[in-house]
Amino acid sequence: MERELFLQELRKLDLHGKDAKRLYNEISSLAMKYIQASEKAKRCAHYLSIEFLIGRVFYNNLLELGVLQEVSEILKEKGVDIALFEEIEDAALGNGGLGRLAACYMDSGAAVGIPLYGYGIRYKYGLFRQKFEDGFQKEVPDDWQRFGDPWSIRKEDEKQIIRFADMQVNAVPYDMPLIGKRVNVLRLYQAEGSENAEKISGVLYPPDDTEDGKLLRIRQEYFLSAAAIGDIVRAYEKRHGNDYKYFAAENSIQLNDTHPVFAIPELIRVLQERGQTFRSALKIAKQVFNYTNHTILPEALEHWNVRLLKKILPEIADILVKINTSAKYIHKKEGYTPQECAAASAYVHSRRAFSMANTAVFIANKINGVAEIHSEIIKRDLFAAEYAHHPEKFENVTNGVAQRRWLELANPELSALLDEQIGQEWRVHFEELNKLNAYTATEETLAEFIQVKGKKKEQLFRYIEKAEGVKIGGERIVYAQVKRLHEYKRQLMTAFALLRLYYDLKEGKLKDLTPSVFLFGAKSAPSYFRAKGIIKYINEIIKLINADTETNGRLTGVFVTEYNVSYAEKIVAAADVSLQVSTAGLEASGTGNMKFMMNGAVTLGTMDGANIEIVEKAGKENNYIFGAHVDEIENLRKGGYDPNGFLKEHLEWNKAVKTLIDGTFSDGGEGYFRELYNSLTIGASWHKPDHYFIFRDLDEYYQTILRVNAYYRFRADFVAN
Ligand code: 26V
Repeated sequence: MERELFLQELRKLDLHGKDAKRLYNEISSLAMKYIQASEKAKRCAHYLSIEFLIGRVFYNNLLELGVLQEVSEILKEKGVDIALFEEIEDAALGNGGLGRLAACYMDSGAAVGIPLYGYGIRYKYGLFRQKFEDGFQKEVPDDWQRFGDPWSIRKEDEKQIIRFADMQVNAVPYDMPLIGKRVNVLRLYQAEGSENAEKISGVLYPPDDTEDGKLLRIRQEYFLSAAAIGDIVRAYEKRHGNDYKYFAAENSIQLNDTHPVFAIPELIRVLQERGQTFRSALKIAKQVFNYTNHTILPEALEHWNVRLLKKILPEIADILVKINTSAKYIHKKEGYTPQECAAASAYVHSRRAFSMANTAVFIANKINGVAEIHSEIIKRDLFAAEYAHHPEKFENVTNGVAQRRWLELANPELSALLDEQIGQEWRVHFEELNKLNAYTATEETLAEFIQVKGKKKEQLFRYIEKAEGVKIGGERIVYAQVKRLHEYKRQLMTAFALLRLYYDLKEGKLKDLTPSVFLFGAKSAPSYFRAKGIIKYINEIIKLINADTETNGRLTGVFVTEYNVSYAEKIVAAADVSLQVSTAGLEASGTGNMKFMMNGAVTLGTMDGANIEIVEKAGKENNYIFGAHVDEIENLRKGGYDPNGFLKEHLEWNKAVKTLIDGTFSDGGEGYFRELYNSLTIGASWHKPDHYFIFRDLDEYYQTILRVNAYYRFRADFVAN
């Protein structure tokens, strides 16, 4: 980028009387003039994902362009605080870990100079914005484009037509640059052509409880898949015409979970259209695709009904049938037992549906889980049959996070300290942080780190006061649990622990509690009744605690509103204790755990997901690990788990848990709390009581919260960990 030219023009820009939105658009557009995508490499990787949780682009891009500091100074001279652009919303085209991981991969690909091209959907509305009304979550549409979208370029001349049996849709690409050693492109497609067409890129995860809803989901997935395949094939044909023998050597396609799995039959369809046989097209597909699994939760494993597919995508349905036949034939030939054949089948007879995961597993060249434990579990359970016959296809790729956003951008103060200690290389080679081991002993470094933490906390508390109206006074230890709301992540367990802390404090049982604050941040899926109940319950507990002047100087709770990437940047930088307390075996990896860790928080968590690897690297003695390991959970699942027995034996916990039904708190008569209580004590749907083993781990959790709290008093020692 011609940096100086950009800065010169910026200096000339007249800012008078312009509001944040206008300034944002003018400055961003000016920067875009100087950004040129790198030439497309011959060999490249493509990342297909239904979500890209990008967050705010403005600061990140200026940082990557190496001008953030200067822009800030120039604006200051002109009387504009660069923080003004915090008014501009995040691009939340994703809902959680999977989408943020996609964004981090894109960021890192550019940073280290790998030609990596992202393909996704340019939703008109991102993940809903969250409001609380009397402690209940309310969803508001996220019209993220109302501030404009100056960081994307519409590529009219590269649009494609996507065909369904009953409609045709234009897929118009919007290109977003990803800046680093290379400038890569994230290509998001917008659906156009008719009102129905536009619905396809309307919202992320439209409800799929009706047939129309399911059809819309299928349309979205095919739309993304077909647009990406069309684009990749077109770029290839520019070089090689209709000779596809180099296709696999030059292209790899990563399927981020199963949502883009239609790319497999689509590639086969396109190659057949160009004269290839099914066999040769299948062979190419088998070399090109790789598949990442992100969860073992059965409710998230996609199955698409064959009748629905035939209705709108008959050709794709036919190809899936052929893939299934081919899989069956090969499985038999390779000696899969009948049980293994059934378990690995792409078509699931009992459901009259295709298992998108099994289809991906059959075709994929490589299959990966997202942390060691998760990769082991999918080999042992979900994909055991395939693993028995093709162990070479399975790999572990533990998730990572982009340190440029989660350290450099989120925490410039800590970054400066790191630069001073170990130089600047950590931005590209994160292993450089190992050099810090030599410094942990120096008191001066630790004192500086404590100062940085203090500063980040002050900034966060000020922000929380402004945004949430909650004042957090004095020195505090900050515990944070921020992530999507789901029962397996066990925010409800934290709620019980928080309530117990309050009761014990009231009763004078906790004489030396270091003043604490518990931060929660989470959105619940709009139709997830229990998750919404948990949000309301936590808000009720927080209301009680914060109103008590006898204790609120020592214990405060905050459920931040509208938790998103930008909020996360503030929280991970400030927290002391990162709460990662999922039921062992259920959190595939987690990535928040890594973001907190790189900002110097200790992990208080279970042996699950990437926590295990974090603790391995950072030392078990330096973290706070509790709870049942996965083998114990699996044994309990087989029988012998008695949550009601626990409540009978532990009256102190009984008191806390009973607040769900004894009138201490109100859920406005909506039945949320009773439903939660029943799920713990009776069970509901096809789940046994306390399906996520909260009562197995609760008391240990509480003791561990107290242990970290006590140890925090020895600050130098605490942070040396
Ligand atoms: C499934 C569904 C099904 C119902 C509709 C909404 C919806 C949205 C997403 C999904 C798939 C969820 C998979 C997911 O996000 N997994 C997370 O992936 C992270 C990145 O690998 C990982 O760190 C988390 O542990 C894992 O839960």
